[in-house]
Amino acid sequence: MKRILIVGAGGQIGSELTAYLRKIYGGANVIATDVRECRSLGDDGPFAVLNALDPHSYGYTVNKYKVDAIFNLVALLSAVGEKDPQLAWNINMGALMNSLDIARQYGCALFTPSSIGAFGPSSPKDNTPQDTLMRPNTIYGVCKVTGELLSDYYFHKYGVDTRSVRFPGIISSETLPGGGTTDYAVEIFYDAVKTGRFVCPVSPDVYMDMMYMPDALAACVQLMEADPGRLVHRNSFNITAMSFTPEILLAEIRRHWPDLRMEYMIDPVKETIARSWPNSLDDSAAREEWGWKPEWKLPETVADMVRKIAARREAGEI
Ligand code: AKB
Repeated sequence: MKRILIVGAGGQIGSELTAYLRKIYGGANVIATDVRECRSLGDDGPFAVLNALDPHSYGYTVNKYKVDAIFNLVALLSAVGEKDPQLAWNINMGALMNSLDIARQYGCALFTPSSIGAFGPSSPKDNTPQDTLMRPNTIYGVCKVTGELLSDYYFHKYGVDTRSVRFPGIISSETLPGGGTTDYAVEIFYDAVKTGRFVCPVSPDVYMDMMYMPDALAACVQLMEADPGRLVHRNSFNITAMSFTPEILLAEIRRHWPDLRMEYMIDPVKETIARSWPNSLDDSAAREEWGWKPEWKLPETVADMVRKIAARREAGEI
């Protein structure tokens, strides 16, 4: 990768991926775009307002900056997608189809994240294999499975260098996620520092895979820079770093903030989605094919989050 375009850069992953890629590839070589103005993304490199659903502006931007790799991060997440499935389909698939066609037209590599949401209630629950039954029952999952298939199709039919990982819930201290089922694992830190109390929307015993942002960012670059000759899979690789329940997370946070109180007010949509997803993924294909190896487990992740969120509160940022 030499000149990289990020679409949907204003979101949870995009805002940190932009800074991470600019450190590696140089500020001028990473063009951040989002459907909304995001001033901070223009501080150390180019930023443009871009609606990924508009193929003309999308193609114009790729051509203007002579882009050779695209990160398509446009997505309506799982829980919010259930409120308006047609909108979720239009946004998630519209951005993907434009990304695939533009990558084909301009000879770009393309990264589009998939998710643990690509699995469904009939997928094996524990140590969910790389290649297995995938019958998700959310519109988000339907988009993710379709996206995986289309991305592989564009690779085989047109030679587009498409690559992807199935992200678990991403924990991060900079930008809040929005509309996801795993969001509770980030929101708890903000509420803990602000009010000392958190109302959890999923049951105490629901396991889901999670990952700290530094591992997620490293995965993006490692996969996109991986030797294509070693890739048996492409769209998409299981990756994970840890798996926990709300109770396990609470116990770990209480090691730092012992007074944190948690109550449960189950959100039926999030609960149903969470229970339909794997408890834990088998990520051995990613380890074998491109050297995936996460560095952050739960105790280190929580200690770092507590430190950073407390510092942001102290600085009056949150
Ligand atoms: C969500 O909860 O929808 C996302 C995801 C796991 O893809 N964080």
